[in-house]
Amino acid sequence: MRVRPRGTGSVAHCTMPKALITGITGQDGSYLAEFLSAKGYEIHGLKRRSSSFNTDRVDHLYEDLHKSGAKFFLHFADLSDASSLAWCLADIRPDEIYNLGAQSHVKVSFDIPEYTSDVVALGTVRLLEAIRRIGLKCRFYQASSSEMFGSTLPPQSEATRFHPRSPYGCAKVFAHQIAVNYRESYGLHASCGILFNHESPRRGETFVTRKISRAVAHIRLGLQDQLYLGNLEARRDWGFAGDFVEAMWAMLQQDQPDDYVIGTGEAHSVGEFAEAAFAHAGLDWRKYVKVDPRYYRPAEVDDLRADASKAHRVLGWRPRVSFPELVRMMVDADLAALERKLKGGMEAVALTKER
Ligand code: NAP
Ligand code: F7E
Repeated sequence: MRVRPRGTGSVAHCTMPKALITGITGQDGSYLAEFLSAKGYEIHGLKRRSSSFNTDRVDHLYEDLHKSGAKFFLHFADLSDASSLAWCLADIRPDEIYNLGAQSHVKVSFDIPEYTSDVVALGTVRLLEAIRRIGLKCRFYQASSSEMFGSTLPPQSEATRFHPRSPYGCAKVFAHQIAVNYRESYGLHASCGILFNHESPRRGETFVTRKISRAVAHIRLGLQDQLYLGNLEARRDWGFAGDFVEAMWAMLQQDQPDDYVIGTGEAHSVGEFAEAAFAHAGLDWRKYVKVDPRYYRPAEVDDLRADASKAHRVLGWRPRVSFPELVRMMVDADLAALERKLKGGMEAVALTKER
């Protein structure tokens, strides 16, 4: 990956650089925290209060803290609470901020559009305003999304027009534009990564790839008969989350802030993902997958495929994990996890809560 030495006006890193990650307990937050940790960063993550544990994905980093000294910290804060963000920023004074926190489920955003907009759109303004008013000299990463392209035809690049198709997509367009606006208005080093779908064994269980890989494991081990899905024709450019977080970091190491599309350049349908996942477990997907219109969305995004040539050229970023490798990785991880659970005598969880 191409990373230029930092020039004039950049953050001086005489000591260990400090990163603050919103959404650290999510899929990307956990991979980014691992990646920055290996680079020697001091990591601060914002977590929201929950009635049950919500730090599973980063617990291994937290344990390391006790062995190797204080380099990983979690703070209670919420993107809907401006004062909590301001206090955290003022206390921590990070060199780099990665804004990954979001209500990130597109279908759920139709059910709770106001909350989604509050966290995704206004949450970003709250963070940017805290940076500005505190006078923090830091670099800022905004987690923009291919959902902003919505109905525009592939391949989508930085020059493609936005036409979002969900409250989530609309909120992400606002967050993207306001980050660009703070860059242009106040000279903030703010970069937006327009990331296409990226998955992993840590993907939330209600996104379609993980819903499929979990179902394959349950069916393979005789705990489930069928899998109900929505639109099998939708096409997505699916990459591996572990590869994508490296691009986030690379953006903040550039002298000039900018926006980049990040994706693999290859698209597959939901049906193709299911076919590959079932086949990897020796199963014929047509016997198990049924369509349930309950999972259709009021408006669909039909076809996303990234033109990430700018990221290749400027950042030197390229994905490493291919589509078949990603499918195998997710199915193998869910099979192994379920086998461990069964061996441990724990009851297998029925897949009744899928969106
Ligand atoms: P994720 O797994 O759903 O994680 C979202 C994170 O945001 C979690 O840590 C969640 O906390 C946190 N969060 C939710 N509401 C919050 C609030 N009110 N205040 C503070 N934190 C809150 O999402 P992801 O897949 O890692 O994605 C990371 C970011 O990239 C998100 O902004 C997403 O919209 C965006 N994005 C994702 C993709 C993708 O394909 N994965 C593609 C493009 C853009 P809990 O753990 O407590 O729920
Ligand atoms: O749906 C179809 C569904 O929920 C993918 C988020 O990370 O990526 C993600 O958003 C496709 C859609 O992801 C089911 O209709 C069929 O066409 O896995 P998904 P998403 O909506 O693309 C973008 C880039 C983000 O930014 C988001 O944060 O699959 N689909 N049947 C289904 N989807 C789900 N969830 N469940 C089904 O049963």
